[in-house]
Amino acid sequence: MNKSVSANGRLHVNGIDLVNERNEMIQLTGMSSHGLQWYPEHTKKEAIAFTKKHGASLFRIAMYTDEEGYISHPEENKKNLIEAVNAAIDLDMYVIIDWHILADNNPQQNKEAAKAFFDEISRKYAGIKNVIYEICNEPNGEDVTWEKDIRPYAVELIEVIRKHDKDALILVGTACWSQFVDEAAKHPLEDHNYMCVAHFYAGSHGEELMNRIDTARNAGLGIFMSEWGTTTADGKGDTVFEEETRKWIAFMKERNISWANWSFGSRDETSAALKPETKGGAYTEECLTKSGRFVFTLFE
Ligand code: IDC
Repeated sequence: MNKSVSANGRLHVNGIDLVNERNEMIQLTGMSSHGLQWYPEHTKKEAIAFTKKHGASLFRIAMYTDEEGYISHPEENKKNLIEAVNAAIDLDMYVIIDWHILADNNPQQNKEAAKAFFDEISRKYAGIKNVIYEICNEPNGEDVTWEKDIRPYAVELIEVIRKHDKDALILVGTACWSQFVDEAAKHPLEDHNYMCVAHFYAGSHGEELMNRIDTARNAGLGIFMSEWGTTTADGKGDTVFEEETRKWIAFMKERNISWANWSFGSRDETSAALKPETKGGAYTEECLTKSGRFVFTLFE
């Protein structure tokens, strides 16, 4: 199936399924960038084109908020983000604008900045069919819950985006580093075009998370795997968990769950798809790590 934007148009959620403009099911697969503040070179047009050449239909731009990201350097990050989004649009690919909370564990913490950012960016890209909004990467911490923190945040953020764009797909992270999707399914949002986010790392997460995902889906909640890794959840270690990854890939394929792999970055860590010495610009197969070579065979 041709998974370009020109062939499929605006995506929407039909029940729990992601479908194209003809109501046909579509599964997007692709890469997530590493932190935009650290590796903007791997979000340029040549970078995204390299993933497309190997079959990716989706690119996720992980714009960290904390850790020297958007909150402390808004202009630089916004400029790099816009350049990457425009490149993905030129390449006829779907692109996720990811508000990458992590150390800033509660989405409420930078809510006002998030509202201002998504107000500006969804006005800029109103009606552009490539663009998908992910409003909080991974809420985490024992005291951060769907009911008390994430859901109220999502209600406000969705209202901001919907002022400019009635139909864009919106992705909402869930508690415990985007694992407690079953909790979210108990009190869904009222919006007509959103999915909740689940994330797995093949060396750390298995059946328990799969069961949570199935529980959520059985309750009527659509799921999008906007980030996953071949390693343990720290992104490091020295093992690429191929067999466990294949189980997850089959699980997602059976359920038509879209995905993006962490990461199209060159940090010296096992989850990175690019070797540490990789510079932006001229990408070849030689640039890929063990994980990168493996993941690049998995695009559907
Ligand atoms: C990791 C990066 C690592 C960085 C760390 C903190 O790979 O280089 O030092 O973040 O910024 C996630 C997060 C993602 C993590 C990744 C691996 O969304 O930002 O990246 N991970 O730990 N959730 C589960 C795992």
